Amino acid sequence: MTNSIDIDKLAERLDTAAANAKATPQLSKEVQFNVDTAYAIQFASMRRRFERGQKMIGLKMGFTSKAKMEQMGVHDMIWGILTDDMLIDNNGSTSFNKYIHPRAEPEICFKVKKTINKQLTKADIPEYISGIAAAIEIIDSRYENFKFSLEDVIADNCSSTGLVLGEWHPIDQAIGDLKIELLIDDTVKQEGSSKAILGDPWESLLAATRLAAQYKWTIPAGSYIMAGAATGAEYIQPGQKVSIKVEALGAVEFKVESE
Ligand code: OOG
Ligand code: MG
Repeated sequence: MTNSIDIDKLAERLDTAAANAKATPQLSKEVQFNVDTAYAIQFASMRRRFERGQKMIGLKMGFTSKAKMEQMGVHDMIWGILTDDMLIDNNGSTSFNKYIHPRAEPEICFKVKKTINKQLTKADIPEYISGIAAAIEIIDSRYENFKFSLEDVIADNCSSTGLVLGEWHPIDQAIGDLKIELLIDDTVKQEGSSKAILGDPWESLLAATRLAAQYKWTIPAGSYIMAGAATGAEYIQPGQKVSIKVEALGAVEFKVESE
């Protein structure tokens, strides 16, 4: 264990692991670093992607439900960056080759209407948010065996790899307690309620704006904010159809191509 941290070198290692879909050992087994350094590594690795032309399209929250915290053994909320190359069309497909050991999880996504430059309260929501959609997130940890510490997963952009968005609904649609199912080849594998997300998915949106304010970030109009999974995630395999059904928000689906 050493305490000298080369942020750029660790960022490059994670970026290379993601770009080549090849797992890397956990950073925390080799160096000690705290949450602030983990976010610095995350940002340095995402900057490499921006330099290659990828565009930021929003933010994702993670570990906003007990189901996820227990599944992964991590107990603090985290956030990561979403980029345009992560988007998969609803009812479209993605190639298994792009991933190391991908998993899918059911989420709720918000769309930002007006640039957010402060911590929002519930009363601000109609001014800043234009829509709500059901969404599938694909997570693919760059670490071997999908194992990580809190700091590791933050540095790895919170395992962010893909997202599939359903139809947009107006924000007056109640989302506090919606039944959510994740299906693989039409068999239900995970089920739960949107309530599992911090008691109400809007709380996750408010938490994202609190973190953004704390780190002095603005969230541009048009951004997506993913609230975090309501249930555990499921490993996905080539040839599978992966779908979610969310009460009142509808279905979202994609196929995993073998190449
Ligand atoms: C980390 C990402 C967590 C969520 O929705 O809770 C996350 C992981 O589980 O690999 O995306
Ligand atoms: Mg997620």
